[in-house]
Amino acid sequence: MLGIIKFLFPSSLRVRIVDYLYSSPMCIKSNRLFNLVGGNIVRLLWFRIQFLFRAHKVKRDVKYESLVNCLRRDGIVRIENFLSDEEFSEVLNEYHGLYEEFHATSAFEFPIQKRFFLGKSRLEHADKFRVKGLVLKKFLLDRAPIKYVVQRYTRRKINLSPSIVYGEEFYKQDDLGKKSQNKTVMPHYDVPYHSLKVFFYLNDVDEKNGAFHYSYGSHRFGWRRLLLEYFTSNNIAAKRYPQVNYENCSFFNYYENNMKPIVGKANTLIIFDAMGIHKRGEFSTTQPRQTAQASYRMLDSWANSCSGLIKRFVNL
Ligand SMILES: O=C(O)CCC(=O)C(=O)O
Ligand SMILES: [Fe+2]
Repeated sequence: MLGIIKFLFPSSLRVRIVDYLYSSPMCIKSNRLFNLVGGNIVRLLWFRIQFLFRAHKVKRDVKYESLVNCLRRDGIVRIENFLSDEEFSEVLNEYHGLYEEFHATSAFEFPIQKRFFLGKSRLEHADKFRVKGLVLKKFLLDRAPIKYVVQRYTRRKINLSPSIVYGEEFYKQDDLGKKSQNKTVMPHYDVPYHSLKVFFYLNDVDEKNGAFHYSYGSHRFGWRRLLLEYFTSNNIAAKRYPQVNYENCSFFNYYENNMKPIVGKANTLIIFDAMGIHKRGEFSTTQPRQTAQASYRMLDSWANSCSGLIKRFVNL
C-alpha cells in the first residue's frame, strides 16, 4: 500500500501537494473578469455560509467569553499586563538571547524590519515544530485564554501550531521623516474571512513608534463590506495586496474614521481579526517597536482540518 502511494506521488509532487494543503484560501483572485462579474463577492458569501454553518469546536467558557464578545463586536481585543512580571522577563530574556540571529528583511528599507521566525515553513509545521522561542510558545500560545478565544471565535480546532515571529522595526536617525516603504502602513485587510493574529508588545508602543492601528468594527460582514470587496478586487493595485482606497468612494471613510492606534505598555497583548482593516503606524522617533506576533491563518488550511491524515502522508 505504502509502495503504491509512494509510486503515485513522487516526493517532488508530494511537496507541492503538501504546500497546497498547508495554505489557506488566498485573499483576492487576480483574474479581472472573475472580479468584474462579482466572483470575489460569491467567494466571500461562500466563506460566510461556511462560517455560519460551522459547529463550535470548544464549549462555551464564561471565564473568557467576554474576550470573544469583544472580538465579535470590535474585531480586536487588548489585554494589558498579560503575563506576570517573572514570565514577562523570561520572554524578554529569550528575545534578547535570540536577537543576534534576527535578520533584516531589507536594510535599505525604512523602517528596518528585523525578524526571527520560529517554525515558519509549512513543511516544518507538518511533523516538527522545532521552536526556539519555547518561552514565547509556553506563555503566549499555549495559554488558555488565547487558545480558547481563537478556537471559539474562528470555530476551528487548533491542530497545527501557528506561525510565530519575534520582530523589531525601527527608523535610523537619517531616515526619520521619510515615508515608510513598507506596505503594511497602507490600510488593508489580510483575508476576506475571519482569521486571527496575536500581537504582543515587548516594549512601550505608541503613535511615535509604529503602533498597530485597527478600524473598529471593520471585520463585520455586511453590504458595506461587500461593496468594499467589489471595489478592492477590481482595483488593479489591490491585486496582491488588498489595500483600501478611501478616495475611491467617500462611503468607505467610515473605515478610516474608526481607525484607532492601539497604544500599549510593554506586556500588552492584542488579538485581532485580520479580516478587519488595519495598518502599522508611522515612526517619528528612532525608538524601536519590539513585538512577538503570531498568525492563525493555518486554521483555514486543509492540513488543519484533516491534520492526522495529512501528517501520515507528509511523513511517508
Ligand atoms: O505591523 C503592523 O502593525 C501591521 C502588520 C500587519 O498588517 C499584519 O500583521 O497583518
Ligand atoms: Fe495585515
